[in-house]
Amino acid sequence: MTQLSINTARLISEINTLATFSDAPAPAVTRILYSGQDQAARVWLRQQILDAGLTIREDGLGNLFARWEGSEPGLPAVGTGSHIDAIPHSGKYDGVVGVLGGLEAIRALKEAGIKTKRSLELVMFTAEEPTRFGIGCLGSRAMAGTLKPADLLAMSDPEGNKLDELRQAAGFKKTLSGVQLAQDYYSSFIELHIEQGPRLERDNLQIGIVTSIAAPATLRVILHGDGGHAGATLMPGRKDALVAASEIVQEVERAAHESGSPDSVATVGLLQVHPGAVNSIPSKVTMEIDIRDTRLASRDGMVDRVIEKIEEVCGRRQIGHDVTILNRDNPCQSGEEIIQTAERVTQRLGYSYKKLVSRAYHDTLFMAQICPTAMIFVPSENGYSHRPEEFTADEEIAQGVEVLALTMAECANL
Ligand code: HGY
Ligand code: MN
Ligand code: MN
Repeated sequence: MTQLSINTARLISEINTLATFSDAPAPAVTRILYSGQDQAARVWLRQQILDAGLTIREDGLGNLFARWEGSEPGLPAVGTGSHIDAIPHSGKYDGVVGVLGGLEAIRALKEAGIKTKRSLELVMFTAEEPTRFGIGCLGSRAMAGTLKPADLLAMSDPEGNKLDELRQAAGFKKTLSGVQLAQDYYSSFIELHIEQGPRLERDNLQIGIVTSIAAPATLRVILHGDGGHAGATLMPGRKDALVAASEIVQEVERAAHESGSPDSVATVGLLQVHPGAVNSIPSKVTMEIDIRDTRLASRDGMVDRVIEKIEEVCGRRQIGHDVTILNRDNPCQSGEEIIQTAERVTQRLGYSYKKLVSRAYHDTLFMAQICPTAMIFVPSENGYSHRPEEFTADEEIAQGVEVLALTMAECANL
């Protein structure tokens, strides 16, 4: 088998450099879509890609495509990639390992003199994280056509800034109708990512081959109470939006524990109280609820149960409520042929591995709507992710890059 040389030192240096483009002090990373740090990171990344001899194009949302042409450039390419946006106070590996690792995979193939039939294309997806516009995988949803230009034009961030204005101010002025990719744009897509969970480390394994990605749903709930003076408003008849919310938060947790599925997870990760004064009864609460399972029926059962609870609590407490389902996605299955290719490559390299489900969602969830996909996982220390302690060892990342590179090369010669 072809011997690849992964330049681990170069890759880790790039991961560490990218981590410096952050609105949070190290070791935390915060890098929100279209922020100054995001734009500075993009400038830096573009230069790394150009130095590697790839050609770049960017679409109207800021999805970046870096291509190394194959010997038959007219064929659908093999894609890889991930994201560089980072939720507040998170780590430096989530998404980044798939972007810089994907770049390193292509460089390693180039430097080994391997020319594939199909072109290889690295994608840096715009806004995999839901932080700014409330929905994750903004770029890949639009590329897959599940988000239409009209949906994008209607989007604003919590401060009321319109996505359309922000994207153009960041330099992305192409028409949004050009973002959607044709069904045969890629022949396959493979994403390298940290596991963001404990299984590989617990089982002392080097590689994870993802067979499916769990189905995420996100609800935004706004509760409207009466508010009033905390001292002068007696308890009878109060319509306290936060106490109502607290009943709902408890039900979210119960719904996941009692769903009957071990893969059910449910979290209230965002809760804002208005007016937010100690001596004022909460008159409005905004909460966002993240509900997931690998099984659609379990996931939807939890969503329905939480919505029923919201209606019951708000009826009993005479609280107004608005429920918006921000996304309610299907799970995706990896392409069997790519799984087998990745497994063959991993075995030939002699790395320990297991097949597993991804409980986190990824851009691959939406790329699966336009081509066969798979993911390669590398271990997360203590299973930590979305926190500054996120860590994967240098050689573990390099091993993932090697598996990715050789899997892509095989797929690109089909
Ligand atoms: O939330 C997720 O699963 C992903 O990390 N954005
Ligand atoms: Mn993430
Ligand atoms: Mn990610």
